[in-house]
Amino acid sequence: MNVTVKNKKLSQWIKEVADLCKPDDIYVCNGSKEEYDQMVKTLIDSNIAIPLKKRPNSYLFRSDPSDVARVEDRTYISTQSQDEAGPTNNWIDPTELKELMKGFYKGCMTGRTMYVIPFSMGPIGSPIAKIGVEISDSPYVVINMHIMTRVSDRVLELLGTDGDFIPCLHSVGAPLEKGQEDSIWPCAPIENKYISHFPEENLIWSYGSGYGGNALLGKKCLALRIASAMARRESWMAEHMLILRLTNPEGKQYHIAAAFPSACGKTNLAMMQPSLPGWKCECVGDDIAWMKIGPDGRLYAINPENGFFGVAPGTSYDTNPMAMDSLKDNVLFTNCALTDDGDVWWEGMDGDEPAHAIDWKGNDWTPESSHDAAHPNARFTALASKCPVICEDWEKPEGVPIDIFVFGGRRGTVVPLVYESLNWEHGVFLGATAASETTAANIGAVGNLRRDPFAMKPFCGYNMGDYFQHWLNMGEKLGDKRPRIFYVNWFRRSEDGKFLWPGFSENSRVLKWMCDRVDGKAGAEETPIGLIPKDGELDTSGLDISSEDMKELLHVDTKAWKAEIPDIENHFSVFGDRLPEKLRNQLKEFEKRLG
Ligand code: OXD
Ligand code: MN
Repeated sequence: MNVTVKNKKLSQWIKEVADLCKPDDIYVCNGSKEEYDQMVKTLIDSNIAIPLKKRPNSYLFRSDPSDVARVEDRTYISTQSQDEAGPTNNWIDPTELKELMKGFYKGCMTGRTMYVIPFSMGPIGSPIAKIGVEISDSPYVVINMHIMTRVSDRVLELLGTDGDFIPCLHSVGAPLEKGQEDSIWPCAPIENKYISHFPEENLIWSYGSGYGGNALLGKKCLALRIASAMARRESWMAEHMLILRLTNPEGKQYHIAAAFPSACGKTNLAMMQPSLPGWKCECVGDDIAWMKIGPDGRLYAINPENGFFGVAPGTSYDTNPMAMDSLKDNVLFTNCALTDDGDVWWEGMDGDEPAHAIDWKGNDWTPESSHDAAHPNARFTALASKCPVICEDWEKPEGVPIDIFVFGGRRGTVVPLVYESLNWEHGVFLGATAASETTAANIGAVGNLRRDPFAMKPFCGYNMGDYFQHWLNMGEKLGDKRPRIFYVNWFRRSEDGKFLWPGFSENSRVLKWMCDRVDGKAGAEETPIGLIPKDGELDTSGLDISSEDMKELLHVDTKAWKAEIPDIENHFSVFGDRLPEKLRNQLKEFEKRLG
C-alpha cells in the first residue's frame, strides 16, 4: 500500500476487503493529475485506452458487448424486510445476499491492483456533501471517478481518524491467473452481476460489471439510491433532477430543478440556450440534485457530481451545442465509433457520416453496414467545468435556491405542453403519476406508457410509497417557501404525427411562463388537470407556430384524461397501504374534477 490510512473505519475496511478479494497490490488514490495521467498511460500501454488524435487528452474505450448499460434487474435494495424495499425494487435478504456475494468476492481481485478511491459527492466540505470511498479493481473506474466525482487526498484529511464515509465496494469480477492475459474489458457473466445496496447501513456492493452506473458507484448507487434513503431519515431530498439557473432580461434569477425519465432530453434542457432575447440559461447539473432546507427556510440544491456521463448518440450542435463544446478535450468516450482520422463518431452527430469507421465492437463499419457504428448507450465522461454555460455558482457549498420543480415525460397525445399544479399535494400527485412512452432506448414495445414516478423508479432506495409521503412531508416543512410545481410535455404530436412544439431553445418560452407565474405576472386558466397558460400568455413572439397548433398543444381533452384513470389506479394499487392517503384523495378529486 502506497500510503498509511489514518481513518480507523477505512483502514479496517481496506484490510477486510483485501483479505477477502486477495488483490496483488493496494493503491490509495489522491486525485492528482499525475495519478490520472499515469493510470491513462497504463491503459494505453495495455491497448485498453485508444488516444484520439483530434481531441487532446481524450480516449476511447470499448466495453465487452455483454456489459453496455445499467442492469436494473440485477440491482437490489437489500433491507431487513422486503416491505421496506417496496414493490418497485428487487430484494434479497441482506444476510443471504452478503453470503452469496462474498462467495463471488473471494479471491476476485487476484492478479489485479485494488484501488481505494476517496471521493466527495458535492463540493468538498459543503454542508450538503457526502463522503464515499470506492474500492475497485478497475483503472477505468478510477479515471472515470476522477471526472465524475471529487477524488482527492483532502477527502481523507477531512475524514480524520474517526470521520464516517459510505463504503462502495466494486469488482469487475474477473480474477487473473498467473500469466493470464487480461481482456480489454474484464467483467462477469450477466447472471453473476449484482448491484447491491444496503441502505440501512449505508453500504454498496457491486460485482461483475465495469459499466457506468453499475461501476461508478458515486452516481446512481450513492447519490440516488443510498442518498434517497438517507434523505428521508434526515429530512432532505436526493432527486433524479437537472438543475438550471434562468436569468430574465432584468437580471432576476430563477432556479429550476426538473425530473424526466431517460430519453426525454434532460441533458439538453440542462444546457439549453434560450431563444428569447435577453434571457440567459446556465447549467448547475444535468442528472442529480441534493436539496436541503436552508436557514431562510427555502430549499437549496447542489449538484453532487463533478462531470457529465452523457449519452453520445443524438448529441449534436443542433440538439445540444453546449454539450458538444464540453467535449473538445479531456474526455473519456465509451462505445463510440472511431473514425479513420482519429476522432469519435456516433449516430446523430453533425455533418456527414464517415465513409469508414471502426464500430464500437472494434470491427470495420461503413454507412452500408446493417448495424449502428456507436452503441445506442455509448457515453461521454466530461468535466462539468468544461461546459461553456456552467453556472458560476455551481460549486457554491450552500447550493442555489429552488423556485420551480418540473416533471415531465414523452407523450404523443393527451398531456399538454405545460400546466401548473393546483397546490403542493397536487404537484406531488403529478410527480407520483408521471409517465412516459417507451422509446428504442427502453426495453419493451415502443410507444408503451410507463409510469416512472419522479423519474426515480430505478433509483429510489426504499419503499416508493414512503417516498411519496416524504415529498408530502417536505412540502409541510417548506410551508410558503415551497417551490411551485409544473408538468411539461415537449413531445405532443399532431394527428398526422408531426411534433407540434419545436422544443430545444424554444422551451425557454415555457420556462418564462413558469417564472412569470412565480412572480404573479402571468395568467392561468384552471382546468381539471391543473393551471394552463391563459390564451396569449405563453410568449410566442417571433415563433412560427399557428394558433391552431398552439391550441392543440394546450388542449385538455377531458375524455382522454378520464381514460387514464384506470392506469393510474393500477399504478397506485401496487403500493397497497404504503400509498399516502393524500394521494388516494388526489386521485378521487381528480376524477371528480373530470366529471
Ligand atoms: C443516466 C440514467 O445514465 O438515468 O443518467 O440512466
Ligand atoms: Mn440519470
